[in-house]
Amino acid sequence: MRAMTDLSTARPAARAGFFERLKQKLNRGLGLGVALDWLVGRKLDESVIAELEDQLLIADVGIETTERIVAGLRRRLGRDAVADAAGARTALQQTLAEILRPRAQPLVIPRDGRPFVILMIGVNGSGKTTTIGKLARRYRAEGLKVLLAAGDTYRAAAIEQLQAWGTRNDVPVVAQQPGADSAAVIFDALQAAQARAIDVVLADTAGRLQNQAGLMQELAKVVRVASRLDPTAPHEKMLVLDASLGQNAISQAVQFHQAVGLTGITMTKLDGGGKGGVLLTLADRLDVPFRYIGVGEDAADLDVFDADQFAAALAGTAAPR
Ligand SMILES: Nc1nc2c(ncn2[C@@H]2O[C@H](COP(=O)(O)OP(=O)(O)O)[C@@H](O)[C@H]2O)c(=O)[nH]1
Ligand SMILES: [Mg+2]
Repeated sequence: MRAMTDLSTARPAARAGFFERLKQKLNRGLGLGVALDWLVGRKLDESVIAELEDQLLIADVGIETTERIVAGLRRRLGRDAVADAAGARTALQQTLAEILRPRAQPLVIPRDGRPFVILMIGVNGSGKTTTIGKLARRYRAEGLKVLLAAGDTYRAAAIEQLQAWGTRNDVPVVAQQPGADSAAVIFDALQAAQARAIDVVLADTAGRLQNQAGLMQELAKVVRVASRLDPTAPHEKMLVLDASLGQNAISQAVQFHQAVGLTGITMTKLDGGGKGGVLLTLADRLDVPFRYIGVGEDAADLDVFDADQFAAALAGTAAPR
């Protein structure tokens, strides 16, 4: 059996701290923003259901997912009048957890002597470079040897930003001059990683618009070139998605998935006014694991996605476990 690093089970105290930050920051402490107190003493009749549906739609939950949530609430709360608000919140938490749980598949990095290549994909400003910095720190703390590849060659600033994260975390960075071929940079990086017995390569890519066919083709080229050095690489094609974009984030994810076949999603900016409903819709619509969530710009503002934790933060219930 090969040794594995399961990063999801790390540091229970740190994870409890992250839950508190998530709860405070998610939609400014309002979670999904669905009020439930008014349900007390009422049955889930048509007018009540219609009001709940409106609230869910406002919270960035898509129509089909809204119907699924309402059905879950009906099933849990039954036909009688709702007895108390805490019970309603728990019913909501359980319903949301049921939707999110199938997506909670943490990234497991095998320690098999081969560099594990993570390609970071997403539009400009979604948080790719920042997430690379956060993950570099995290993986290093887990004892992994990390290397960064400056595959966003469009802007000098993007290369410098990655180099700054490398310096801060004492992690090597493979870069070329601005305008260089992104696939060539990542090829170099993988070659260097193989020579230096690196465990993880975090490869940045340019923030391309998902509707530009040429840019999607370039991503496909990066994938192809990486697989020349290791047929199994890239091992992770991770979409970095700005969760504050609402329904727009859904169409981005769908298009990237069609273009490159995503193997993971990291959601950023859950502190940025987004209501979190995007994750519910994505979980319902797309069979791609959620890996990490980000709630701020600091390295500590990133953690492994935990379905029960996220459902509790959305529903305003206590920390699970
Ligand atoms: N509030 C907040 N800002 C973030 C988060 N992740 C990234 N950012 C910020 O978003 C901006 C764009 O991030 P960057 O990593 O450069 O995006 P990239 O273009 O995809 O590489 C930067 O100002 C980051 O500090 C997050 O989880 N929360
Ligand atoms: Mg960047």
